[in-house]
Amino acid sequence: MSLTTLHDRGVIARWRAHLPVSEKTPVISLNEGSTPLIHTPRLSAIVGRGCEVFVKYEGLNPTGSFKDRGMTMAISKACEQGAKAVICASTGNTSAAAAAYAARAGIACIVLLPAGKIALGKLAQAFMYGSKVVAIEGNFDDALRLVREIGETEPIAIVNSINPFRLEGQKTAAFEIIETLGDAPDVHIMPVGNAGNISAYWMGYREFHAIGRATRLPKMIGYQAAGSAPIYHNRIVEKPETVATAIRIGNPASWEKATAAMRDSGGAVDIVTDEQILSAQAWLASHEGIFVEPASAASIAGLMKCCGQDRCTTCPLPAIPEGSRIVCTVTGHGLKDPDVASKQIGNITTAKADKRAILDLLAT
Ligand code: AN7
Repeated sequence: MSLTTLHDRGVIARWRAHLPVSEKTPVISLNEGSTPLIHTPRLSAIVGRGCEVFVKYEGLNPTGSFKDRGMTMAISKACEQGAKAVICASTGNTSAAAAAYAARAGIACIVLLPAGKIALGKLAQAFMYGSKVVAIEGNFDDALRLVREIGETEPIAIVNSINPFRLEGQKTAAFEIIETLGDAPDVHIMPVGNAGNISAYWMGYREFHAIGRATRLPKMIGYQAAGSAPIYHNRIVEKPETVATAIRIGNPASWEKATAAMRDSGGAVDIVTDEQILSAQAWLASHEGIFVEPASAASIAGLMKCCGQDRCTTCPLPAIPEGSRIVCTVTGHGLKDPDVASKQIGNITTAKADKRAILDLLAT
């Protein structure tokens, strides 16, 4: 066993031939990617008509979200280009990943976060991984604008998804899905915030289709939170609001790419309310054993909205053909946002440390 191959199971090692890296690129990896694609029988039953639903559980990446796929690329390329420091704006997950991979690379990391709007787990990560945290009196869109301005004059590499290496890394999730299923799914559903990930998946699906590794392309369906839905409304949202702080974004950087992905694939964009998001989050945990953060539950909420009994007329999935394969990406781990999750904690029943007392209690 050599020390270099020990850490050589990540996205770059696995998909090197399909990524813009060379022998000169130092690989900064935490063994990200290769996340499970989980078949979800109860979710499939809601959709019905012989459809099968799978969940790509990106919360099992090293920092707990899909951002690690893009960050291994962004930080490796930054190091190749000699960067000594990186910077990003974030709703929390990008900063957690940037901080971790910068720590691994031994370079500095600065993160600009919207003050008071970062889930507790993500904030803890930024500090634990040793980044310099600056809370901005503004929202994510303000923070990203400042990052762009700082990048123009300072010798600091930007690792937001305006950095094209990020999307290159993130597209590998589509490769993995094709590899696991043996082909692309019919429908792919995901949450949309800054709109980079849906653009990246579409790129990955098209690349594998072009080289014959997939015979079809999925319809790409994106869900935004109702209070933060610029793409759905086709206008910038000045004051985005949602319980799903990860996607509390009013002016997405990859707006046009994402619109093209949804249009060219025959897909659509739709919205889900905070109530639908929270109820899907709790449902997925209690019915499939998969605990995701609120933003990630937007894809599940969308599927339920479009296929459930109280289906609305505007849903983009009205006629999923019989026997379709549907993949939902759930982007981040449930433990990222303990505040939101803890609101689900009910009355805790206490009992004496005594078997009879417990059985009596369970009988009532
Ligand atoms: C869990 O971390 O934008 O549409 O700064 O953390 O590619 O932005 C996070 C986004 C979905 C949306 N789910 O993905 C950030 C950030 C989770 C997320 C999204 C994010 P994009």
